[in-house]
Formats: sequence, structure tokens, C-alpha cells
Amino acid sequence: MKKDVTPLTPLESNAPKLSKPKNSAAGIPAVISTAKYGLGNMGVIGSIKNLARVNDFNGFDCPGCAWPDPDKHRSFAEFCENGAKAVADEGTRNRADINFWSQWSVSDLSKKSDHWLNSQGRITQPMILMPESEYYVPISWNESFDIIADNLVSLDNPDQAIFYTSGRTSNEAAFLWQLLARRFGTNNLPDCSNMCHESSGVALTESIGIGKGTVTLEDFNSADLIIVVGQNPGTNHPRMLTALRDARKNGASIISINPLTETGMKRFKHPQNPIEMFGLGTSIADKHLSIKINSDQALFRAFSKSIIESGKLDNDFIQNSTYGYEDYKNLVLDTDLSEISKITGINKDEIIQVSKKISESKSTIVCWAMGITQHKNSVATIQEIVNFLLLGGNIGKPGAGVCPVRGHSNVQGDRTVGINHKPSMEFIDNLEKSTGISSPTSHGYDSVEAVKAMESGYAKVFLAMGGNFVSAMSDTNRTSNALSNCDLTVHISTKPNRSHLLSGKIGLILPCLGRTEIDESTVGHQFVTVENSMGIVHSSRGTSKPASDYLISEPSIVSGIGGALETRLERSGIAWSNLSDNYDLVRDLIEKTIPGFENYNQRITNKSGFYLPNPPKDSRTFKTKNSLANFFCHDISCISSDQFMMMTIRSHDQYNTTIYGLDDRYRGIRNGRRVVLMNKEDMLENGLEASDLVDLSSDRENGQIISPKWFVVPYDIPSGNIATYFPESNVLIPLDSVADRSNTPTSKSVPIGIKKSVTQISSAL
Ligand SMILES: Nc1nc2c(c(=O)[nH]1)N[C@H]1C(S)=C(S)[C@@H](COP(=O)(O)OP(=O)(O)OC[C@H]3O[C@@H](n4cnc5c(=O)[nH]c(N)nc54)[C@H](O)[C@@H]3O)O[C@H]1N2
Ligand SMILES: Nc1nc2c(c(=O)[nH]1)N[C@H]1C(S)=C(S)[C@@H](COP(=O)(O)OP(=O)(O)OC[C@H]3O[C@@H](n4cnc5c(=O)[nH]c(N)nc54)[C@H](O)[C@@H]3O)O[C@H]1N2
Ligand SMILES: [Mo]
Repeated sequence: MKKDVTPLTPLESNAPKLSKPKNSAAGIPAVISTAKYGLGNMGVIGSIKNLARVNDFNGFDCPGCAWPDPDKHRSFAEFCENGAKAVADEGTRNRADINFWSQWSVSDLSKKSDHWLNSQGRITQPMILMPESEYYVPISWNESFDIIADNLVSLDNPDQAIFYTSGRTSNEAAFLWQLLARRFGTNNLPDCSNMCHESSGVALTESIGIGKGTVTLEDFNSADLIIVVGQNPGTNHPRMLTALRDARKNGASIISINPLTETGMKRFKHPQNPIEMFGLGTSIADKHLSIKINSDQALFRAFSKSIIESGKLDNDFIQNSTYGYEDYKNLVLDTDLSEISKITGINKDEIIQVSKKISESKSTIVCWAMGITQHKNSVATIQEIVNFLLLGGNIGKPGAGVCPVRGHSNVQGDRTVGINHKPSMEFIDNLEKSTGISSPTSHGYDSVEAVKAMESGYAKVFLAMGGNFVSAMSDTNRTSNALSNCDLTVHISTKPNRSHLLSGKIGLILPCLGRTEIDESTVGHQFVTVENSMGIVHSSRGTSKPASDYLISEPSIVSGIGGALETRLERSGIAWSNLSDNYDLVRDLIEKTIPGFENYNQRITNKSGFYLPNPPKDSRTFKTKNSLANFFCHDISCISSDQFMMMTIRSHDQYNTTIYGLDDRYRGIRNGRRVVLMNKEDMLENGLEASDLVDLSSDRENGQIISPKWFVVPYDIPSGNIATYFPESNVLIPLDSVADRSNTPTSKSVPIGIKKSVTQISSAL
């Protein structure tokens, strides 16, 4: 019966309500929205207590995003609307307890929306779904660990197990998680980064020798120019608007490059500044370029041309610290701006005008996120951005650098501490020295490869440290079949999600403490550490009462599995339970394994944390093969299609696959998510009107994927481009549609066919 469960998110029966997109971000509506969501979930006292602790020096790290906090001038409750929603979501008073699971069968739950599933609240104790059963039932922690260990040791090869990680996991839990995988004998450590900034990691490591950004918050104050490309900070990194506002006040110019004019890039009213709240706020971008999807590489080529032609180069830097300039120069000078204008959809004069302004800048930062990383040619685009920055010596000097803005609050830290399906030999050697574990050297699966391995029946056990793999991954049908094909799926989670409904023969849900909650072990109150988007490691301590007495921490769950495994394998000598009782011991192991964590336990007591080494930023040294920063020459490529090009984006009311509500306030779309944003002229040409229902289709190698009944929303978006919300539209992204070299699903460029649905009456749904 389980196999009949449809992985598709339910259709919606009413057209959304539409209004004009907003002209300024935050302000009073943000405060109202925060209060509504906070009070609804946590009540008055819970809201006050919890929200005061977000990013407080003695509180917890905001689970909202990876944007750093100011070192010195933190306001009381350094939070933003969407950070507050993330906290309220975890702090909810609702409980998905035994009653809930006994009331709802898995098939009935599958008919519910993601929004409904999440709003059922916190899972209170371990639950198991037995073969052929329709209901999750309670199980003890020890029995859960035994089932996992039994399934693992029964595999013919450790590579038949997959250990997925989502980026909210702390450094301590992530280090133990990768230790468990490697102790078991596999590098199968796919993570959400594979779907997120993997392209940035691959590109930057080759270009400048580190897969991370090279700027700090201070740099925003001294930059001449900040380019924000392929990112929607107003919704996804709201605290970044404060940094952009301050930069603007300090005289920086800000350019936004995006197919959409996102509200956060227009004006910002700081929610903790009364003058701004009731006034006009501060304007953020002084220039917006409305670019066609996936043509950024071409645009940056034009910017480079302008710098080279104007002679405003940092010749010393190019000569002493870089390789490949001459070849790049020749390629750039060959560029035809009319061609670039055609590709990008931006008027040639506008390109010339903006390029001129850009070449005047003495210190430039480029910030980007998913609008750049999730295309077939993402690695090439990011290397083009680096080429552009190298021309002006914009790496490793104040006010300048690369700023890939990370998503999940600890996704960068997880990679640093070893969540990597392609670990370096240095890491493997160090791990052996510090723990005695000899890890395999062959690379493991990334997220796309993991789906294929489960689909083929080779991989049989899937364990997830957080996340919602089935909804987050591309090709929902194939991913759900892959998960259902497993013998055992295990989800360490806080709230119900769709992945719980697509289990293997046996499904286990292991509920853990959230970041906001007190983590008390047998030896006392434990805290964890995280690394933000700018390489600062700092502590995070939960302050509220756990959602249920049965919950244990993520490190305790990993230790429980590790302990059960040790009794079935030749003992490795890892004292799992000591490690989960005292995280200082985990940090000692991290210190011994990973450079940059010297005196970890001592330095972490510093309230603002400490910076990890960043050679390009710290000393303009580049740990690349030739010890130089490299220019890379790529052909300008962008997929052209006679179909529509679709990007799948986030609304203002979601955290990845967690749907908080059905509104996208800034874009003026309310009460509906199954929408396709379309250019008005394209609608006219295709005989479509607002709120018409259309079926979307995409082609895969062996057939077509059709997703029915999306409501058309007229929107200011370049002709030929459309936008839908993820995760609903993930069903349309073929598994094999991936970025070159990073293997990231091309979630921002999917060729799509649009056809008016045969039945238009919504009640027919
Ligand atoms: N509230 C909230 N905060 C979040 C998240 C969340 O879901 N909700 N998610 C977190 C995570 S994991 C991540 S990775 C980040 C994601 O943060 P973002 O990357 O800002 O998220 P997306 O909604 O995917 O937005 C992509 C932006 O890129 C633009 N875009 C799409 N294609 C192109 C293109 O080809 N070129 C250009 N120039 N622009 C393009 C879109 O119009 C959109 O504005 O946010 C993190 N923070
Ligand atoms: N089409 C399309 N697909 C995308 C994207 C896109 O832009 N378009 N973006 C991609 C990106 S950038 C990312 S990062 C991925 C995200 O992929 P994931 O990280 O896998 O997904 P999330 O939605 O962040 O995970 C939400 C679940 O995490 C669990 N959770 C929440 N807090 C905790 C905690 O403290 N501990 C534990 N153990 N569990 C917790 C909850 O049960 C919740 O249901 O999605 C990717 N997928
Ligand atoms: Mo992400």
C-alpha cells in the first residue's frame, strides 16, 4: 500500500490573490508578520523569551541563515522577520505526538500540503514504520539504534549506506556524523551543499585556493561597489540589508543583477530604527539590471572588457599574484557587446554605462547565491566573476572580494569539519591520526549520485541528519522511488516532512533537540559551535525547555548509533558516549583533525568567536596548484531553448522545504504557492490570462514530465523566463539536469513547456 503514495504536493483549488509588489522591505509589515507568526506558535511569553535570545552573545545562533552578526553593535534581539519565523517554527507549542501518528495513516498524510505537515508541530519521540504498515508507531531509542546497526552490518559493502546531512547541524554533530560514516567505511556523505553552493566551492577552490568567501562584514563598510547577483537578500538573508544600508550610507554604490526586481534591493526600513520604520527607509540598489536567466557569465565578460579597455587594472597584482591574464585578455577583447546584449536581454548602452561605472571602482565585492550556482554553467560563471575581480586586484584587500552568501546557518561549518563526499588526503590522514579511523580514500556519492545508487537497488540504507531529501532534491518522482527502494530510511528530524512519508521498507524518525533548546547531558549543560558565511566560528546555546522529555541531542543520536555499531564490529576505540556527554571532547578531536581550530575550547569562549584562516583574505596567498590566483577562460555558454526557461525560487514564507505560510508578501502574491510567474507579453502571445490554469512539462531523456494545474501570475520578468516556487516544482527538474563539474541540480534553468489545462474550473481539482 505504501507504494501508492503520491510524492506530488497536492494541487490548490483557489487562485492566489494578487497585488502590486512592495517597494520597501522590512518596516512595520515585517514586525506585524513576526508578531503574528511568533504569537501563533509560541504564545506571548515564549515569543519574548525566545526572540530575545536570537544571536544574543549568550543565546543561540539564529537558525535562519548563515549571514554573520556584527561583532560590536548588536541591538537587543539581533533578529529579522524570517529569522524570527525560523525560531517560532521550532518553538511552536504544537506537537506531532503519538496521538497524531496513530490518527493519520501515511497515505492520508501524503495528501496533505507541506505547509500542513510542518504546522503539526514538533515530533516528540522516536517512531517506526514497519514493512507494509500504514502507521508510524513509537519505538525506544535503544531499539532504534539496534535496528540501524543491524541493517548497516548486514550490507555487503559499506558503500551501500548513505549518510545525508542538512546544513543546520552543528560542527560537533556534523563531525561525529562523518566520523560514524567513515568508521563504518564509506565516504557517502552527500549534503544539501551539493544542491546549493557546490558550484561556488568547485570554482573558487580552483581559482583562488579556498572554497569560501574572502570578505568580512567590515569590508562592506569600505567597499566602493557591491554587486548583488542572483540573490534575494530581502527574503533569504534579511540581516544583509543592514550591511547594504550601512555600505550605501558610507558611499558605496550597489548594483543588483536579477531577472526580478526583488523588493529587498529597492528600499529597506530597519525594523529596529523608528525613524526608518515610519519614514521612507534607505534606498539599497542604485542600479538594477534585469537580466535574462543564466546569462550572468556574458554580462561579467562585458564588465571585464570595460576594465581592460579603460586600463584600470591592478597590474602589480596581476603580474605578481595571478596566472592566465594574457589568454583571458585576448578572449575578453574578442567579445562583441551586441552579442552580450542579445544574450542578457540588457540594452547595449545600459551595459556600456554600467560597465564604465564599475571600472571606476577601487574596491569591489560581488555577492551571489542560488541565482548563480544552480545552472549548467555555474562553475564557469563563478570563475568569470573571479576573473573580473582579479583584474582590479579585488581579492585580499579591504572593501573587496568574493562573497558567496551561504544558505543554511551551518552549511559552511559542516563542510569544514568533514561533511564531504570527496575528502582531501590531508583530511583522511589527519582523521586517522586523531581518531585511529582509517577512512576509505575513494570518493562517495553526492546527492544526485545517491539517488541513482538507491534507485538501482545498490544502496539500501539512507540516513539523514536533518533536512527533507525527497522535497529538496530534483526529480521528485525518481527521488521518492529511490528512497522507497531502500531497506531502511532514517530521518533525524524536528518536524514532520514529506521524506518521512516515502520511507524504505522500514522507516525510522528520530526526533532531536532543536538549536533553541537546552542540551543537558550527564555532565552538564552543553553548547555547540557553528561557522557563519564569513568563516567566523562561534558558540550557540539553547535556552528553552525541550519540546518533549524524550528528545535527545543530535550528537547523542549519532553516539547511540555509533555505540550500537561498535558492539557488532571489531571495536574501534571510539568512546561514543563520552563524546556525546561532553562536546569539549568532540572539539578536541576537531582541533586535532582540522587546521585552524587551535585552542578551540579556549578560543570559543570569546563571545564573538574566532576567524578561521583564509589565505587569500589574510595574506593574498593562494593554495592552488600553482600557488597563484588563476584566470580561467570559458566559452560563454547559456542554455538556449525554444521553450520557457524556468527558475525555481523561494517565497517570503518558507524555509527551503518548510512552508511557514502561503503568502509571498514582497512579490504581492497571497494565499497560493502553485503559481507560475510570467511576462505579460508572453501571456498574451500564448492566449493566457491571470489565474488561468496551465500544465507545465519538461523533457527528460526517456519521456516527458508533466505537472498539472499551476495558476498563471503576470509578473515583471524578462520575456521567455518564468518562475515557480520550490519544492513544488522540483518534480519538473530531470535528475540528469546538473551543473558541469559540481553536479548541482540546475534548479534555476529548466526548459519548460506551458499548455493551458483542459479543465479550468478549480472545483474540478
Ligand atoms: N527565509 C528564508 N531564508 C533562507 C532560505 C529560505 O528558504 N527562507 N534558504 C536558505 C538557503 S539554504 C539558501 S541557499 C539561501 C538562498 O538564497 P537565494 O539564493 O536568495 O534564494 P532563491 O529564492 O533561490 O533566490 C535566487 C535569486 O536569484 C534570482 N535568479 C534566478 N536565476 C538567476 C539568474 O540566472 N541570474 C541572476 N542574476 N539571478 C537569478 C532569483 O530571481 C532570486 O532573486 O537562503 C537561505 N536563507
Ligand atoms: N528546485 C529547487 N530545489 C532546491 C533549491 C532551489 O532553489 N530550487 N535549493 C536547494 C538548497 S539551496 C538547499 S540548501 C536544499 C535544502 O535541503 P534540506 O536541507 O534537505 O531541506 P530543509 O528544507 O532545509 O530541511 C527541513 C527539515 O529539516 C528538519 N530540521 C529542522 N531543524 C532541524 C534541526 O535542528 N535538526 C535536525 N536534525 N533536523 C532539523 C525538519 O524536520 C525539516 O522538515 O534544497 C535544495 N533544493
Ligand atoms: Mo542552500
